[in-house]
Amino acid sequence: MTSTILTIGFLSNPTLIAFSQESVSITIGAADEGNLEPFFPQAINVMPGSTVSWTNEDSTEHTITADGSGAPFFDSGPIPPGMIWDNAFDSVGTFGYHCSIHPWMTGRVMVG
Ligand SMILES: [Cu+2]
Repeated sequence: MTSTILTIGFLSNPTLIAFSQESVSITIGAADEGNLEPFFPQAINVMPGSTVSWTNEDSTEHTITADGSGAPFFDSGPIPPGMIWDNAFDSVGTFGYHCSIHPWMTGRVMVG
């Protein structure tokens, strides 16, 4: 009970929210072209300065690769099953990404 109350207290602190860690799952079966949610959530909203972490819950490698070549470019390289890759987002904007191995897997990070 005490830890639940403490957690709520942290979440209501705007300073901690501004630099929070946000999580996206690379879902089971993400490589299937019929999978409508290869990333969950497919679009994530974060505050500037946040770190987004992707966890590969699938059984094969995937990448988190920025669409296009504009800044900020990011590319995880192959993320093995069960591994996590983090990236910090400092500038405001909407940043699309995909998996370079399975380019039909797409997601978005919205910063602002
Ligand atoms: Cu992939």
